Amino acid sequence: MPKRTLFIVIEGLDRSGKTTQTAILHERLVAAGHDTKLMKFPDRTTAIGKMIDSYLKSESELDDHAIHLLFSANRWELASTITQTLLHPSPITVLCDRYAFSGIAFTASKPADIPFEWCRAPDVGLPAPDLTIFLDISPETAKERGGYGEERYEKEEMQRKVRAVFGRIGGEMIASSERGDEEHASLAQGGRGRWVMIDAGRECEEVAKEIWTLVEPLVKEGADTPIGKLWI
Ligand code: FDM
Repeated sequence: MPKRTLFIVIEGLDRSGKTTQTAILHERLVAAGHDTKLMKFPDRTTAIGKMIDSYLKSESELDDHAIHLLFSANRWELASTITQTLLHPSPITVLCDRYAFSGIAFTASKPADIPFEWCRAPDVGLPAPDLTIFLDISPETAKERGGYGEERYEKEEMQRKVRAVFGRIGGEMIASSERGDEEHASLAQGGRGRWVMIDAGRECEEVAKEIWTLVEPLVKEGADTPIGKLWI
């Protein structure tokens, strides 16, 4: 199989500098000659995205299950764009700010106690990232950075729970990619890409440097496996 470009996701807690780090990585990839498509979930520009935007701004109310399915539908409506970009004849890397992992982490953290497996189900089969970088920050450091914003989930208690669910997701991703590594030495195995946690409580440039040290050799190498499917 000819080499293809990588699908990289950046996940992170609020105040982890996720958006800034995604922008820096994007810039560095382009400067290094890797044509890169930047995506973001939720993508608030689509019809579904507009419903999500209004919910997040508390301008509308929706059942917790219904909004969860909308977040997932928002990814599915762009799934073919991800795949087509990765398979484009001229190589284009896909860099994405949040993905299905946020979907699980946020819904499973709500008071409604929606089961983890239920949260994961609608995203099963989506294009799997080759690499997910999780930017971790303690609630204490997040507070020092000026507290949370205005949107619905930007509350300390919620963020603590979200961090715990991300911990569980990361643990499972690492365990499954280690199992895959026994059979294949390459980056993406059986749709289970690598999960790397980075301490984002440090200076911006230090974090950016660690991300670049991780990403640069991987994008140079590319992947020689088919695009994986999440959790299959
Ligand atoms: N969020 C994001 C979810 O609850 N589910 C999802 O599937 C995704 C992708 O939406 F609080 C939450 C996470 C965050 C909010 O994210 C909007 P941004 O990155 O602040 O736009």
